[in-house]
Amino acid sequence: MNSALIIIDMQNDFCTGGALAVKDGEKIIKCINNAQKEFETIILTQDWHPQEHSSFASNHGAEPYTNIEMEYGSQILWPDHCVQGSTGANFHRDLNTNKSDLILRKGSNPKIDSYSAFFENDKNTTTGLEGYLIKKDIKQLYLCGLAFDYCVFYSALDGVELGFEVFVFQDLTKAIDLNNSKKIAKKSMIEKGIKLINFI
Ligand code: VGL
Ligand code: ZN
Repeated sequence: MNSALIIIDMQNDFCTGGALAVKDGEKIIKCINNAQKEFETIILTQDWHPQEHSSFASNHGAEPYTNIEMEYGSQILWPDHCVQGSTGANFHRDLNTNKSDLILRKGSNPKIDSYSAFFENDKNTTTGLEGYLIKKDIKQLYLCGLAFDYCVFYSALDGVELGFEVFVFQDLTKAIDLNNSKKIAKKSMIEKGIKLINFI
């Protein structure tokens, strides 16, 4: 009753053949669809960038996966991905999107990246999700989707910080694992009291 399933960025570009493919990204979809049967409130997030987005290496004449300093801190430059309206930005065709109550798009501001479902990377600009959850009296969040060490990780951190009890279905996520980011994310989540559990 007081819990929500938040499915992060289950989009073509993060699956095999996509612009920022997470290894075996699509393999979790069947189980995510099963998990949806257990929840009354289901939220989908969708990474949704304009072509001129500042997180794209192509907009800096730089190589993907290098770092730059932005006004809000360090930012990894990614290959162009999840461009608004593109096939890559669509949800993977196997994902059941019929049961979702809310589809939250993030990353539309060209100047600020947005990993978390709650705040943009400046840690200040809100997506409105906190208010939505509070109005629905949601206390527990169950997170899954892509990628474990980026958008799932930052959403989980903001979730606990905002006072929600946060669970991550580890077996319903996959990691990008750039510079040990998977291990770092896992350690950090445990330290913050985020509960890493398995769905199966
Ligand atoms: C993501 C990198 C860039 C994610 C989104 O969904 O984890 N990662 N944009
Ligand atoms: Zn992105």
